[in-house]
Amino acid sequence: MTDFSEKLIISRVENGTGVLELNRPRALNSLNPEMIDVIDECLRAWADDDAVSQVIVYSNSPKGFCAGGDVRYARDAVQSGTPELADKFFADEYKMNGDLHHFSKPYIALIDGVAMGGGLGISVHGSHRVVSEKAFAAMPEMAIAYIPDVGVPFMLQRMVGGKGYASPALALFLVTTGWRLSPADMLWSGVATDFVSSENMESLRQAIIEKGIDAALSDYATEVAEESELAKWIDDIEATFVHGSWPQVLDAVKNHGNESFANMVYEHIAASSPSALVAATELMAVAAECSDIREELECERKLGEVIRIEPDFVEGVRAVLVDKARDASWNPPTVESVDPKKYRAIVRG
Ligand code: QUE
Repeated sequence: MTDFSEKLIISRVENGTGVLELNRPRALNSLNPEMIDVIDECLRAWADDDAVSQVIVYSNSPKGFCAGGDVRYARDAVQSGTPELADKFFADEYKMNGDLHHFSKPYIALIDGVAMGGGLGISVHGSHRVVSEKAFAAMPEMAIAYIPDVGVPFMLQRMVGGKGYASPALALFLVTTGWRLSPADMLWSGVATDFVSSENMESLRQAIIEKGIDAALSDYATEVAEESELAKWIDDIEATFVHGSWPQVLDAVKNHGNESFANMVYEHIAASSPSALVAATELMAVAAECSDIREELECERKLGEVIRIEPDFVEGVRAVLVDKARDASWNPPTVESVDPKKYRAIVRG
């Protein structure tokens, strides 16, 4: 029996607007293979359809926008001895991220709650990311021993936002610490482009469909009330997250002379996989040099295939998402015992 309401993404065209409605509330809209297929097919159809002038994506659940990729599915695949199922899933997701990056029409994400990992992958590549006071964003992969992905390593290093310049150091800080960006942080860093209060999000959506994004934003967009906490650390971040390898970054943080900054960083990385931190640093260095996002997504794909079959990935997803105990035991246990050359050869090979 197929019930229309059980589709995990409800897609439609409404007054010339392609609409993607995320409808998997029980998994916080985390993206599984079926959902990637729907997004991919819609983007493909709408790109060449003159009757579609713009696309919006939003969640129909007050619980949040999108928690990421379905990493439980990936863990199950690896544990059942069929990692190739996870390989196909991530390859398809990353291809969709690249297509979205090159999508030529306005693409508007309405973010009225959590957006992590894959949730940023279906928003940061578009032209508009509208956030409310309920929004927050993070790249939390270090806690599950995965890599920052979905093209975010490429995008974060190039975003200008309210701060007025691109900061590769900030990008490395965000993906290694998993810093939870507030709406103000998102606007300041460039992750978000506009602010609309949560109570006006539905009106905004209707206005976008009725009269287009620019007119809708001029009706509803306001300034965010809070200041960016992230902005207060930028000088410390720029002075330390600039080195070639993760142990060098940690040394710089230790020797920088700001104890409260160092303690903040240590707290944020306390539950992180050493292998993931080293691999992420190698990936970010390459991502800075890539000229097209598809090149960077290919590095993610190759690195992801390797890191998902290392023991930390199954253990990390267990600790964070299955048992929710955050009690992972990592192997190798320290960043000094991780060999960066292995990951460097993959992303540079
Ligand atoms: C890292 C991740 C994810 C994560 C937590 C991390 C991720 C993801 C989820 C998630 C959260 C809530 C759910 C769910 C999945 O959490 O990708 O199904 O209900 O999807 O530390 O990468």
